[in-house]
Amino acid sequence: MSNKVALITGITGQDGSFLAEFLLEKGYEVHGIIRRSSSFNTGRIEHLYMDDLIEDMKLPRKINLHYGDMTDSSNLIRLIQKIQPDEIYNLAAQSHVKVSFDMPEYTADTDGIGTLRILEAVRLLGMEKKTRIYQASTSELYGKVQEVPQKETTPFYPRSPYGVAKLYGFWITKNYRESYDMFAVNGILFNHESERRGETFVTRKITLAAARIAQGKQKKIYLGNLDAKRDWGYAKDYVECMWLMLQHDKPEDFVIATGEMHTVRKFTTYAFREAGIELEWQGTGMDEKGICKRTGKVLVEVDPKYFRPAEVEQLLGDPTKARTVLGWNPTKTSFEELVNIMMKSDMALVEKEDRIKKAFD
Ligand code: NDP
Ligand code: GDR
Repeated sequence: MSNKVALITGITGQDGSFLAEFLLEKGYEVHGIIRRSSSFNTGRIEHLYMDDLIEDMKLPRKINLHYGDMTDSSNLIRLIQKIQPDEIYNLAAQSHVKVSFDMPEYTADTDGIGTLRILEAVRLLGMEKKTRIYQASTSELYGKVQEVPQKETTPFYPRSPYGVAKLYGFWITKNYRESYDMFAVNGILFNHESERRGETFVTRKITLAAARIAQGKQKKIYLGNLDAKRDWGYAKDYVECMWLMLQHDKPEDFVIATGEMHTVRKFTTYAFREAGIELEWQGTGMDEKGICKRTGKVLVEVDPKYFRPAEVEQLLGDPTKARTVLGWNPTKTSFEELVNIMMKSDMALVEKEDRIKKAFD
């Protein structure tokens, strides 16, 4: 059992919640930063601080939560001083690529300068030798791809305000490592999904809709670019790699990916199949439709409102370095298993939603 102290920014997000569970199981004292919000934003981590649930899960500890924000330097400095973390996982970000076109300045502040604020806090407090820092970098750095598959040495070409903000985060992390001899590393993670994925990212939007359509609670789903290709892994497998990077004997950057790529169309076909619906595709481009083979009903339509001003058409990662240096297994959960996990969870969730609604009728 570890007696290390970890601080997770973005603990209420998909990755933060899986990472918190992972570290608690290892015996870490886990601290997380949450934002003040007018409605609850702790749904993914409630089970990690409620005493009765902690007992059920047999976790040695519970998480400690602190209010804060990536845009508030003094708050970050105070928290890091108080918590004295051995490891900081900087996962907080405005993480939606399409939204970053609507909120470019906020995205730059949170995702780019926010990273600098963490690094500076550690430096100002003289904790460079004590605290190891993990930076959540992204395959969006590759954007308009210069090489397939993408590896640690592939040149970057971001295609969104989000990608550009994360580019700053990547380089400032590397710069502080080289300038101040800090253990600060970038995980260049390709898309990873789960039953906890935010509902506006394409995979979760599809699995929720497929579950609702299969249960007669939604008529159809509107999507954007069906030809976009992504290297989709399972978030639970990826957080282990974040931890492995901080346990490594030297600070290095790693690509984390499965090495397999699929289209949005294929993900949709598989998800609907899991829900008992066989789709066939007709038409092309904006007129393409996903039709139920059995009933002939149109269940999937393209809506240009989901297109992006600049699109990342395809991403495929090469996880060789993570496999050989860290001993990480990139294909622990296959693409088919990932779709299955998400569909199972959303079928149950949609069923439960209905029961809750009925109870209030
Ligand atoms: P989520 O969007 O699920 O979670 C983002 C987290 O950041 C939430 O806890 C959110 O809080 C918090 N946050 C947002 N803005 C601020 C702010 N200004 N101050 C403090 N906290 C803030 O993202 P994921 O868990 O999917 O991703 C984790 C990280 O990894 C992100 O940095 C993302 O950009 C990066 N990444 C993700 C990939 C993926 O496929 N999932 C791939 C590559 C990189 P709240 O709950 O209050 O909104
Ligand atoms: P991405 O994820 O932009 O890769 O960023 P997202 O799931 O939003 O999009 C993936 C691809 O699907 C296409 N697409 C749609 N996307 C959304 N959200 N909604 C739709 O209706 C839709 N239809 C088609 C998109 O155009 C895109 O090509 C995620 C985030 O988690 C980032 O934080 C992270 O850095 C990267 O993955 C790696």
